[in-house]
Amino acid sequence: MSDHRIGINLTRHIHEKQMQHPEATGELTGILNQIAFAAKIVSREVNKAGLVEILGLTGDKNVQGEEVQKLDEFANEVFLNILGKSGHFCIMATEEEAEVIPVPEGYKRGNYSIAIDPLDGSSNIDVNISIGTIFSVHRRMTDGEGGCEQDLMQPGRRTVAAGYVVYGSSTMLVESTGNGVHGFTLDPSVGEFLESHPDIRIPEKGQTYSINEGNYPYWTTGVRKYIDFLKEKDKESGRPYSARYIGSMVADMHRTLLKGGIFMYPADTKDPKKPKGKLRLLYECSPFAFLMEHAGGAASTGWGPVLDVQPNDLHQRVPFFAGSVCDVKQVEEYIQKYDGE
Ligand code: FDP
Repeated sequence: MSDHRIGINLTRHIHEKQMQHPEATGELTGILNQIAFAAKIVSREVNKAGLVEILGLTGDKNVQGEEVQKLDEFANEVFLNILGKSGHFCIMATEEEAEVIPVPEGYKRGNYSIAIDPLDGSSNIDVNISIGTIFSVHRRMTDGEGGCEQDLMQPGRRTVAAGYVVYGSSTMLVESTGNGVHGFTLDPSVGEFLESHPDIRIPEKGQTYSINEGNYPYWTTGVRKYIDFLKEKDKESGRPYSARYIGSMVADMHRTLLKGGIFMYPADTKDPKKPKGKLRLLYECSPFAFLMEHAGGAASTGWGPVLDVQPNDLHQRVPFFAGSVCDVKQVEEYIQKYDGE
């Protein structure tokens, strides 16, 4: 990064981007600032997660005799509280709750809807592995005072802002409002997200694949053949690929975005209740698809862009293949050749 960019925080960065678009109202700046604020609070608690034995296990009473809240519930409350009272949203939905969440009584309703996964990868909390928050914002579709489900059920193609926060060895926020994908690292000493990864571009082709390979016997023929292909020896095409799977989507996608390659969660027959794989369209796949495409990558269901899927259920799941353009194209070819739709 050049010297003159040092010390640029998230607010200043968004403000600069906004100046390039005189028609902008500044509302997206407000939204991202509120998300960053909530993320700092969650980050502080995530950093203390290893101290549960000392401070009290979740569900227990801590040394002060207070209930220790589960981290995913805590993150959900923090985001809903801050965003719900921000005046920017008309309706919200989180991965944690079955129904849409209205703006609390007495607070202004705004022009946007937000879908959020407050703490993704939460099964990794106990083992000190990176976890994250994922969000996507749409402009509201309906009139009337409060928003409704329809304001959330929009294809990813209509996203106005999306991003994630990874709580890792450092905390990073990565966002896009459609003008490139930009990363900021939290400097805990000043409490600010500082621009650290401006204009992220994913390589056109990678050499890494990321998938829960224990599900191999449950995949379709096309996916199995594609994974077999990645493991063949072929120097020219960089095969065999390296395997990397953390099992925390934000961390796996963050690595894929920065280094290239492909992340996959295909449909499988392991659980008949989840025939389309595990990942949720609104809270996980759609925001990451938006980021991938704006970073020069791709995201597909195997049959077409994830961004074109019209949601029909708040908690709908879709097969997900995302990363470098060439790699995503190749897996699509395998699926379309060997698997009937
Ligand atoms: P988790 O269950 O720990 O919350 O969708 C949630 C998720 O994690 C993703 O973050 C992760 O990529 C995926 O599930 C891991 O699923 P598998 O254990 O089936 O590989």
